Amino acid sequence: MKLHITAIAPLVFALSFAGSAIEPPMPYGPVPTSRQLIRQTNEFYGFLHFGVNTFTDKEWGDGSEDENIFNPTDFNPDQIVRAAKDGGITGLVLTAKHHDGFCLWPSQYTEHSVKNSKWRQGKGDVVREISDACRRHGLKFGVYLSPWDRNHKDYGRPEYLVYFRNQLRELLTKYGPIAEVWFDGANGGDGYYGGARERRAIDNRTYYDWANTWQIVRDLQPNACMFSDAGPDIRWVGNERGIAGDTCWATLNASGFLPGLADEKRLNHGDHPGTHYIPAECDVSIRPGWFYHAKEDPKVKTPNQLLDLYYKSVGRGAVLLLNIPPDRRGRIHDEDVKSLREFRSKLDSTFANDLTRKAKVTASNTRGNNKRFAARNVIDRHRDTYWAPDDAATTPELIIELREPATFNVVLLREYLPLGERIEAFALDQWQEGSWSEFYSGTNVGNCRLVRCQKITTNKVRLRVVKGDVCPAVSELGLFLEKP
Ligand code: FUL
Ligand code: CA
Repeated sequence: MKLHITAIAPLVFALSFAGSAIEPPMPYGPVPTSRQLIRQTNEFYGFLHFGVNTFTDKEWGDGSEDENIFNPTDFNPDQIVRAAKDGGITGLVLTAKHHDGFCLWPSQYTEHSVKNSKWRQGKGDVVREISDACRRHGLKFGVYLSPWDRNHKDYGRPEYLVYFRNQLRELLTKYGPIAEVWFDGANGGDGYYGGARERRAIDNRTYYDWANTWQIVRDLQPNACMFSDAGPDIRWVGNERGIAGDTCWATLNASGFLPGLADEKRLNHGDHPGTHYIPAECDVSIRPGWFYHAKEDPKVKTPNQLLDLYYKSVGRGAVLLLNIPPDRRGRIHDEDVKSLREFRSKLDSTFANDLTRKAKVTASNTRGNNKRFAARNVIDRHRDTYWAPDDAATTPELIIELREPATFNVVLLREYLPLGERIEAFALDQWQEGSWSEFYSGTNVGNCRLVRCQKITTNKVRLRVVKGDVCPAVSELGLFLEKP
């Protein structure tokens, strides 16, 4: 049957009206790329500092080390990856080459590598074995490639950049998918430099021609996140203690920032709304040093110290990169394995029981009164469903009503990141004896905000968004009890 135009007009009008009423909010400010979203969903990676320093007991080798020094007695990539996985780590970044220039893979561009060590008669390849083990156990794999090279004779000259890029290409083409590429900010100084043993300074702004170096990574591994002081995908958090600012935006006014040349305070807090989306990564070691030293065995961070780090990194919207350095056997030491495992079981026992399950959730406003944006989306444990109010409601509230009073001391909040970081400030209230009383106020939420508070027993909790240029989009709210 042929419909007359005047007959379908009201229908078209009604449909388009309904359609526009349920449009999601427009994204606000800079938003994450898909590779950044993947990294932020995998909040906890591990770092493996392993190399000649493991055997010389140093933190920085000067580049003159004999290749034979590298000789792990019982290298076991599965033990390393399993230890990480048991701790809840979902990706590992390996120091393929640290400042000393020694390569953990048999690079065709230098003699200073595993191929000239006694280990496995020069046939070994640590990058291969760790990356394979990561794949076997379902972990992502990344590489640290130090721009500064205290071994290479050409460091400081244009020829070195050709070498550095060739190495980057090797790592990006021979070892499967690379999730993260780590560019360190330490640059230039004294070193062996092919026997010259002198001091070499470089101009950080120009020497590495970062725009074109980064492009190599984009071309060869488009899904890899690049880390440096300045991003472009993940930024340094501004300290090596693993602690994000209490306010830590994923966004930053990043123009003028270059690897090795950024403002540490700004990196720690970010800027809002910011010109670029570059979430912070908190790199920190489970031990005082980055490389394994037997004398530090008694100084491995305790499970409670690791928990504290987790709340101050992941719980402030950053991602965590915890270093667990393999020892001279080429395994993760028992102390580290134990502490990491206990940390994980404490964390899991806290987050296993979300007290908001079966709660009733109501909001002061729901976008277009549409189910897709309903308040209860915050308790369904999916990051990709969210509560959003109408555009005009920039300071709405949401109430969680539990079936019966419960006790909690941790609150989890997440924003729906594809729409940007929208909440500028929020407060949390508890219902006590017939009225609301505030127990926490904070700034950004972003990927994850974990509020650790005194024990609260109540049947109602209220989230108030108190500041934002636009309406919020909240994907999760959870209440948990952390036991001592
Ligand atoms: C620093 C380096 O100098 C340390 O040795 C370590 O690799 C750390 C992660 O980054 O800048
Ligand atoms: Ca959700």
